[in-house]
Amino acid sequence: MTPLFIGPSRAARAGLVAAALGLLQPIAWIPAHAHAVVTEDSLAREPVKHGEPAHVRLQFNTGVEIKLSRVMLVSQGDTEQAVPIRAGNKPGQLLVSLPALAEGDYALRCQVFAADGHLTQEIRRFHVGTAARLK
Ligand SMILES: [Cu+2]
Repeated sequence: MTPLFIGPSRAARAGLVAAALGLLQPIAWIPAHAHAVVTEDSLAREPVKHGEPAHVRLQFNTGVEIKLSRVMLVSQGDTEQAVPIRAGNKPGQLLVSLPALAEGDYALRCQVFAADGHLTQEIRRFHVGTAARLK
């Protein structure tokens, strides 16, 4: 008789479906849009040199409300200071002005308001080296 064969098979399929739903559930919570996420920054290609003011370009995947966004410069010892930001010349681009910095490790803590009204926070770490080390 077939039910004996189909029974366990159905149970297995039900189990697989349940497992699949369990796996898919968290994915369903990811919003359809991505808010403001940094897609590119100038830190890798243009390292910040010590002892001179610099600009860092942050490119976002979407439009950014500059007036509602802010960027904090995090120095060693978790000291934070707000740094000036302004719109870049491309859509979604943000220019961060950095003061002259001593050699060391820093981070930019970006609290950014996307054009869709969602706030996201992103940390970009960077190192300021000496001219000799940058070559
Ligand atoms: Cu959003």
